[in-house]
Amino acid sequence: MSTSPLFTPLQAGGLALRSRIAMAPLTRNRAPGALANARMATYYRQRANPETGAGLIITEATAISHQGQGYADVPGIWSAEQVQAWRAVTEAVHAEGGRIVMQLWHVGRVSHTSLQPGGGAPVAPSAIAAKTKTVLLVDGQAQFVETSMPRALALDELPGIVQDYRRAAANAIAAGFDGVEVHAANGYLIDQFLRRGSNQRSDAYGGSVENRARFLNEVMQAVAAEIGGARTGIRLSPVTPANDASDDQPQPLFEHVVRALAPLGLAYVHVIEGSTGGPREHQQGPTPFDYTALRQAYRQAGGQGAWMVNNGYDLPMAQQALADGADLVAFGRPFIANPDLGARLRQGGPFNSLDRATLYGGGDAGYLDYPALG
Ligand code: 8OZ
Repeated sequence: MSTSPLFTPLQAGGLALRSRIAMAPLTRNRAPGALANARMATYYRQRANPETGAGLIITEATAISHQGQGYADVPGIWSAEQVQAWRAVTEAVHAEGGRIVMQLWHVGRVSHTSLQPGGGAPVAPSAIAAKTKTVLLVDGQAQFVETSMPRALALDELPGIVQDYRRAAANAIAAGFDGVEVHAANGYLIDQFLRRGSNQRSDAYGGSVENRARFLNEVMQAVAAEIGGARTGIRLSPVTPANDASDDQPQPLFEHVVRALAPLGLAYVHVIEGSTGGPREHQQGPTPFDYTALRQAYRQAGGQGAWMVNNGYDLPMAQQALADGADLVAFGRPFIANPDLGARLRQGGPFNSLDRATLYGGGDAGYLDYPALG
């Protein structure tokens, strides 16, 4: 049995966690009607025991509004019915002694007209299509389809979207969540504002680093004002090319972002290192991204939130990351295939392997039937 710091408690802002192991947010497309359901409650419950599972569960990305939807059968948190549906999940996790935060999501341009209110165009900082695909369900089968051409958001639409984030955070707390994580990664709406490749605005939300970070800052201030910074986290992915995200100067951009977050008293900052779900090396541009400098920029600005790292971690890498100053390690795909990943890490394995065919959409297979250790 390992006595690694990975298995020691952590107070992350207002989140009292029994281990440093987080379950990363994982889209599974099993929420028809944008409603959480009993199958999902079972799935999260299987992973919720803080001794055998995760010290902190982050839900799959959850749409803050109908406009924020970009994929078939992903859940939402904008209506009273959705709040009620999520209660089964938070109660199941809490019954195991676990902690769970909801990831708040607006996809921006990564959507399809068939998923948008009135069949309209998806919205984005600028009318630039993302060269990426989204998941639609056709006869119950996941199909990857090109995203639709977006329209640029008008300046006077932005306060309403900030308000949607605020309402979603309040709804998450009403549904029993311990907090929220704002999804500012992977080329979705907030990340589209941050990065030059998707933001060519000439108003106060485009151009300089300060301007491109303005939307993120407004969202974070609204959410923290609504539920408290100590119950709020954020996910960033400084160099991921996911969903056609690109920027030629990620280091100064993201150092600015974390410095601006420091005064909010966040529970944690969650950083995807490298390409989401892919290589950890920086694939764009000549210089490697310096994640240590990013953390130091946050700390030097007074940021005290826990520092959560993610992307392709195994046990030795996780232990090294904690030794190097990280506070939490988020595991994604390993948690799909191993409901008791915590127990398996503690004893050094073995680990079930992942079935990719059942990742997006479907029923219990590849969702509830991965075995725990006997
Ligand atoms: C995989 C498939 C669909 C969505 C992300 C929310 O990348 C996602 C996502 C991942 O953050």
